[in-house]
This record gives sequence, C-alpha cells and structure tokens, in this order.
Amino acid sequence: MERTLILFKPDAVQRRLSGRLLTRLEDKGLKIVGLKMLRVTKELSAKHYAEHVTKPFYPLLEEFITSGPVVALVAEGPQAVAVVRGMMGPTNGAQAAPGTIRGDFGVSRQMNLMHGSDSVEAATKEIAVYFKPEELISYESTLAGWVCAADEAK
Ligand code: IDP
Ligand code: MG
Repeated sequence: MERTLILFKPDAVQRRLSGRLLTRLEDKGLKIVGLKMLRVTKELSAKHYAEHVTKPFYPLLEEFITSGPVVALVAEGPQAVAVVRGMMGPTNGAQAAPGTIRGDFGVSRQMNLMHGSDSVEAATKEIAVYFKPEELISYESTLAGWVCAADEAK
C-alpha cells in the first residue's frame, strides 16, 4: 500500500488548523501510520528541500519552515501520493481551486499550509528523513473493508 509524507507547515499549526487538516485526511479514507510534532532545523530543511536549496526563494522558505513547529504525518492508502497532492491543490493558494486545502485555507505561495510528497520515490526518501522505522505503526484498520475493495488495497 502506498505511503506519503505530509507536513502541516508552521502557518497551519500557528493558525490552529492541524485538527481540521487531519480530519480531511481521515475523512478521505487515508490511514495515518505515523504522526508527530517537531521543529524543522536548517539542516532538516536542506535535506527535505534539497531540490530547492539553490533557488532564489530558498532563504525565505527555510526561514518559514523553521519558524515554528510542524506536524509530520505518514498517510497510507491507494495512490496516497497523488490523492494527497490532489487534496492540497497547486502551490499557490491564490490560484488553488476551492475544495482543495490550499484553495480553502490560504492565499499564499509560501504559506500554503501543507506539504505532500510529489512522487512515490520522493515519499520514500522524505518518510526516511522524518521518521525512524519504529515510529511507523502497522495496524489493521477495522474500516479498511469499507474504504476500498480488496483488489484496490495494494
Ligand atoms: P509544492 O509544495 O507545491 O510541491 P514546491 O515548488 O516544491 O511546491 O515548493 C516547495 C515550497 O516552497 C512551497 O510549498 C512553498 O511553501 C515554497 N515556495 C515555492 N515557490 C516559492 C516562491 O516562489 N517563493 C516563496 N516560496 C515558495
Ligand atoms: Mg514540491
């Protein structure tokens, strides 16, 4: 079953939206298998955003992502990576459609509330950056049989 790395960014935590964002993930049928609050350090930011460190906006991104606590989650489900990207909407909240998280809760290109891995490969790397293997919890969900058919649960 596919897994993806999600962050509720400092703006989401400060705006006390963590509960509502988590509810949206749970309502969708995603299974939460890892969850913690942490402060992103400059080193962690550079690891996570390795593809962006040389970009002009990186200093602002680093300042933002290290500015307060984040909530890190690992969500599991069929096509979890694409499902979460779709739920988030495009990067800039001002352009994100209503109904998406960024479209419903924000107007900013930088303060866009949530991170979600953009590919299965990125998800694998990012999950390892944020979570130790023993911090990921495998468990049977009693609702699993009502969330998708058996042949989709892989
Ligand atoms: P994504 O989060 O939608 O995948 P990326 O292009 O990977 O967007 O950028 C990573 C993060 O960097 C964004 O979510 C946003 O917080 C920030 N960011 C992206 N582009 C800009 C920019 O032009 N100025 C400031 N911050 C930006
Ligand atoms: Mg990205």
